[in-house]
Amino acid sequence: MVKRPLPPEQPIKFYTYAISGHAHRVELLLAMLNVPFERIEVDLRAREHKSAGFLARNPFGQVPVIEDGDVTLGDSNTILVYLAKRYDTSGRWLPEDPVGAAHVQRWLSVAAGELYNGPVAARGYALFRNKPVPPEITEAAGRIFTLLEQHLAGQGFLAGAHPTLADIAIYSYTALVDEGRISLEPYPNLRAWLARFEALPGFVPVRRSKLPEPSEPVS
Ligand SMILES: N[C@@H](CCC(=O)N[C@@H](CS)C(=O)NCC(=O)O)C(=O)O
Repeated sequence: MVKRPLPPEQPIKFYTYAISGHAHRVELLLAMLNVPFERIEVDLRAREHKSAGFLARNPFGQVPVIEDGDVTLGDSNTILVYLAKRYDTSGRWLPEDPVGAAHVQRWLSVAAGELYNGPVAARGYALFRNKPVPPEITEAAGRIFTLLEQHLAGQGFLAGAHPTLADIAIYSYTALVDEGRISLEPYPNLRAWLARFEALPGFVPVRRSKLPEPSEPVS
C-alpha cells in the first residue's frame, strides 16, 4: 500500500462511542499520527449501531468504524493496521520486517483474545450489567496481567524498545480495568508501562465512567 501524504484529502470520519475502549484505540492512533478526523458519536443506548445506515458501514453492528474517502473499515485492530500502513511515515507503529510485524501481531491477537475474555468482560459485568464479576473472568484477567507483568520486566514497550500498535491495542482496556473492579496494584511493571505510554506525544486519555454501586449478588 502506498503511504499517503498527510493530511488526508478530507478528515477521516470516525464513528465512535465515548466510553468504548475499542474506539479509544483508534482515537489514540489518529491523535498520535496527527491525522485530522471528524468524530461522529453513535448512540449505542439508542441502538443506532443496529440501524440500516450503520450496518451498511459495518455489518457487525459495532463501533469503531472509519471512513477515509472511499475506504470504510470496522474493527479496531483492522483500523489500526490500515492507519499505520497508510499514514505512519516513520514505519515504527507497524514494522515492515517480518519478525517485528509478527511481534506486533501477537499483541493484537491478545487484545482480541485474552484481554477481551478477561479485563474487557469484567468491565462488561461491573459497569454495564451491574453484576458481580464471575471468578473465572477475574482469574482470566489475572492470568493476562501476570503475563504482561513478566513480559514488561525486560522491555519498555510490548513489542520492543519503542511503542507500536501492540501498545495501543492493549492500553485502553488495561487503563480501564478498575471499571471491572480489578486492581493493577500487584503489577508494578504494567503500571510503569501505562505511565510511559501516557507520556507519549498525542496521547488522549480514556473517558472514564462512574461504576454503579455493587448490586446484591445474583444467583
Ligand atoms: N472486534 C471489535 C469489537 C468492537 C466492540 O465490541 N465494540 C462495542 C463497543 S466497545 C460495540 O459496538 N458493541 C455493540 C454490539 O456489539 O452490539 C473491535 O475490535 O473493534
